Amino acid sequence: MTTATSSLSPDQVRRFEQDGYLFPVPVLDEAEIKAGMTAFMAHKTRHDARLAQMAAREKYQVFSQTHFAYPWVYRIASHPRVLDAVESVLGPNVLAWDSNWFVKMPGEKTYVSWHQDGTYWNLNPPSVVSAWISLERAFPGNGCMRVIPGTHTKPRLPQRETYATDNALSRGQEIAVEVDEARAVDLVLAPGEMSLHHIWIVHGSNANTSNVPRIGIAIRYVKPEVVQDSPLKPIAMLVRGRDDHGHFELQRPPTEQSPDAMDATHREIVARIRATVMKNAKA
Ligand SMILES: O=C(O)CCC(=O)C(=O)O
Repeated sequence: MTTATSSLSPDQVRRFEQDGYLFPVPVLDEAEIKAGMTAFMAHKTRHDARLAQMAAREKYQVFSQTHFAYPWVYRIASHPRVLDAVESVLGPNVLAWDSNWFVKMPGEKTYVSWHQDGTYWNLNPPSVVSAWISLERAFPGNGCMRVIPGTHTKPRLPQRETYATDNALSRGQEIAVEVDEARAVDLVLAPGEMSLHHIWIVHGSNANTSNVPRIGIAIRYVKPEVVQDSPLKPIAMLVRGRDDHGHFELQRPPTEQSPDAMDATHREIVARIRATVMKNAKA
């Protein structure tokens, strides 16, 4: 059941700060879930031939930064209920900096190794929150996200880059020390619900061994104060409040165009971001 606002209570904000994650937060209603799913499947189907040739870690070319190019994703990234919750954590001024669909269809071996996002994002201060919004059910059988509570307060852990074929992360990065999986919490979500996670929480997910697709988008929101250490001026989109800092080149919300025109915009954006976040990564 969705309500008019999704602002977090002081207790929810305290739990997010203490644990490094919070779930579930209901955000999309039934019509929005259906519209999102229809648009997502059309996007995926249009790119299925390319996707079939790609290792899991290369699929960002099709699935990341879509909020900059496709109005249907922008509508999710700028959804008032999503932003109410994000504002409770970040304050009144919010930029949508990055997004990534994490998709595991039945039969796919895709997994996400344990990692900390902060290691590669070069964002300071860490006033960043990821909203993981589910269009389908997410549960242990289809490889829902898992977190290790409280690990966002620990120092950065060593990570190695594996470039493993079925790892959905762009570098196949994984934490190089033992992770106490007995402490892992499964972020179980119903369609239309989201979880929030901190930029330094240790998280990952297993493969989908069920017949239920796992389809969710992780949208990264930052405060305008945040600086990204980057060879090019990074881009972002103002989704709430104002930006008095100018650390990011602000992009306009995408407009409805032909699928080919939107795909072309998307390819340009992905290439530009690859040159910033993915510097020093293997091809
Ligand atoms: O979807 C997943 O399983 C992992 C998502 C993730 O790593 C992230 O949102 O930072």
